[in-house]
Amino acid sequence: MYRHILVLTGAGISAESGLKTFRAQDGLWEEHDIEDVATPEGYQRDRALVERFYNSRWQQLRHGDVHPNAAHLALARLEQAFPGELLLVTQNIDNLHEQAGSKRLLHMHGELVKGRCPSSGQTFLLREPFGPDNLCTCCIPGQRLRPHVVWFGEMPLGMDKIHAALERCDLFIAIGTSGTVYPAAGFVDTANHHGARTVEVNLSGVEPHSQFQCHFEGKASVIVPKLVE
Ligand code: BJW
Repeated sequence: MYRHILVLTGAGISAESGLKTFRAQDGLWEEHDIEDVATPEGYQRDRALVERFYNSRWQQLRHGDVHPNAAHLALARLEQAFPGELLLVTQNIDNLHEQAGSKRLLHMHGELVKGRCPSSGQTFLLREPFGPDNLCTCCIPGQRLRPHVVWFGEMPLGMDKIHAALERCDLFIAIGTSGTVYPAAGFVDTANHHGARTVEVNLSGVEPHSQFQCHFEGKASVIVPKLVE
């Protein structure tokens, strides 16, 4: 019955895989100052601190016991089975959707396993954590790659494609995101405006001013497989 689906995921979908969310009581922003590790200014002030922050998350993803959970796997199955158009937009920089098999995927806040040349913007797959050996090979010799992630004040990736999909979609599903960071937090308004059914899956109850038409409260790993089947 639906022809165009847009799924937006946030840190909550990876929580049950063992990755910390940002705004929980034991979340990443409790341990780290946003200004220090998630802004271009913080990176300019103390590159080593920012590199340590992303390297520890990179190491956990590569060498920790971190695997896609039932929610990631269900979304990959949906993509395979759905005859219409589906776009999975993730705010997450982990690669658990790819590991689960999702292909029509857009990382709007960048990817942990990649580095970016600060001059040309060219992207490189990282074979090892950030350090003096992660140099760009595209323009200025010896220039260090920066994390591929999108920090506060920077433009998220793929916005044209996302807006086109938001305008077309007849079903918008947001999973495991607090809806506090823009522009992703505004997607539900756009989808509503264009007549889509808007559905949210979150561990916590419905927010007082929620724009979603439908709210499923509970763990993503339990609810998403049920929604998909
Ligand atoms: C579960 C669960 C389970 C748990 N099952 N659920 C004033 C007004 C409006 C906007 C702004 C403003 N001032 C500044 C802005 C813009 C700013 C912004 O939005 N700030 C707000 C904080 C106010 N945004 C930006 O700067 C963005 N760029 C931009 O706007 O560009 C335009 C522009 C550019 C230049 C000039 C002018 C305009 C960029 C945002 C970049 C965000 N980057 C980060 C960090 C980098 C990546 C990384 O290190 O990983 O991205 S911040 C961090 O938050 C990360 C996340 O992707 C993002 C969203 O977090 P998410 O995923 O929602 O996680 P949580 O922890 O918040 O929530 C988890 C949820 O899961 C909870 O609800 C739980 O209940 C739930 N949950 N377990 C289901 N098992």
